[in-house]
Amino acid sequence: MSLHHSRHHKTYITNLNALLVTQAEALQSKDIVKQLELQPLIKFQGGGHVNHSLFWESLAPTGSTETVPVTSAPALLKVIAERWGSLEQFKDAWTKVALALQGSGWVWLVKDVHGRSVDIVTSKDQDLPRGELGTGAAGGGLRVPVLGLDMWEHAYYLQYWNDKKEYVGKWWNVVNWKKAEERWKAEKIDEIYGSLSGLMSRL
Ligand code: MN3
Repeated sequence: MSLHHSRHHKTYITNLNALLVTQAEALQSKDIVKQLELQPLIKFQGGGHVNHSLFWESLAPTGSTETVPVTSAPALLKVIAERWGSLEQFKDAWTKVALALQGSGWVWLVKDVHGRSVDIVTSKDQDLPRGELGTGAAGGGLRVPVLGLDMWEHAYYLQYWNDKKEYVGKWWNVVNWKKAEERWKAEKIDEIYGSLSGLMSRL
């Protein structure tokens, strides 16, 4: 995890900062072609920074009170039980989605911004878990992340080699349910992306 944080995440930040400088120059010089070329690169490096920031925020030390779902996330657990039957069934569903993910990407527990529905979704590479969630009578809205798990090989290969299932299983021991509960209760997107809101507006 420390290598993941200090090397992999740092690289996204370094690359993003360089791209934002280049973007500012392209805006200044009104170089439209350059601006267009930069967009997918900024999306990738910026997404890497945002997704990893969400990831670190939702971890807590093994055995800490934050990792106990019953006491740290009562409201979210109720919603999970309504949607999947129980926490264990939710974890089973999560593991299936995580192990079926092809290539690099992320698994997310998302809610619609109004908190009317929850779902498990994936995003490719460093895409954010954007999109719409929920339709019909209950209504829906923009998807926002509650929990995210990095399924890039760099997240697990050192400690778990090729055993993705063990990585996913052990990850539950360090999930910060208190943070997940906060995100579940958050009514505004800014509350979820937190200190990243300044960066988000620049992107
Ligand atoms: Mn990563």
